[in-house]
Amino acid sequence: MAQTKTSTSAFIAVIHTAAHQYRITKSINGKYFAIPKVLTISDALELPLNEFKSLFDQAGTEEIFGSLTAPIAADSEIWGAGVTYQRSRDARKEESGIPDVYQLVYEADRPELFFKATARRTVGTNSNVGIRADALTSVPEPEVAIIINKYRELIGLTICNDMTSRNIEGENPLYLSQAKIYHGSNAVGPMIRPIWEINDYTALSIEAKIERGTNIVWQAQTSLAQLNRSFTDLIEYLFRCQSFPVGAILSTGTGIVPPLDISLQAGDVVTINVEEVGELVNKVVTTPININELENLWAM
Ligand code: DO4
Ligand code: MG
Repeated sequence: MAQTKTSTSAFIAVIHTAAHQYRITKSINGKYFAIPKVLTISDALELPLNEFKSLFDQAGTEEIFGSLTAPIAADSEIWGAGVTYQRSRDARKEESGIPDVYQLVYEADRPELFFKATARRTVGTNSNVGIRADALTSVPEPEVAIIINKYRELIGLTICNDMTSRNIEGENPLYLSQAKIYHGSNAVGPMIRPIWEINDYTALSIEAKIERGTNIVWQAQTSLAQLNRSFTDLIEYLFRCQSFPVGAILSTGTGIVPPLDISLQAGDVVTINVEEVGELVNKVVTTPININELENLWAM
């Protein structure tokens, strides 16, 4: 029986099942349904938007069971954009020994784009994110991430926590990759809100907080209206001289940064809310220096 269309929100969700680590589904009211012909996000991102939307619209009869995981595929690439909000520019200038580069990139035509994560370094909601054991200060970066197919079309929005070792990047911007790419440095989720389900994404609110025990040690709010670049511009630069055969996820930068005296500690809980998109919640653990020698990496 075909599903009757109601006003209930539908999301693209990825679940971990007995057969698949990253199975794409359509989520409605907490249930997950198979999408005809596509098994993974990568399958979906190989299709033009209108073809994927038509398959997504048909989903709703075959229920699938599993646990919600990050909305990615095993071969997904997650990229980041930086210094795309005034608050990010000001925070970098404050923390950096070399502040001019941030002012220059904020004003330049070409955005800062960097490789952030693979599936192996990414967790979903209600999983642990890491702070580097060799960092003195670490912060969450609450960001809207965009899902782009191989044809550069925007498919949907999700939330990314672009975890950052603040003092490592502050010491020298050339340490950016070490500050941003390590085990547990990236959280994405909880699900993807399809772009056709959102009336107007240009001013969605973004809120974040850090809880320590029963206290909120930091909270802040911004809006996508403060983003200094358009999604179209970021996508255009990301796809220059690059091919993305299975699409890409691009986190569009943070507009809220904790003050210099706030640093994440093991046990903290980071919650990020984006209007119409959802809530991403992650507990913070310390990523040990010898992580490579541990048997069960995710037991950290
Ligand atoms: O320039 C460093 C990275 C900045 C960033 O990740 C952000 O602004 O979100
Ligand atoms: Mg960031």
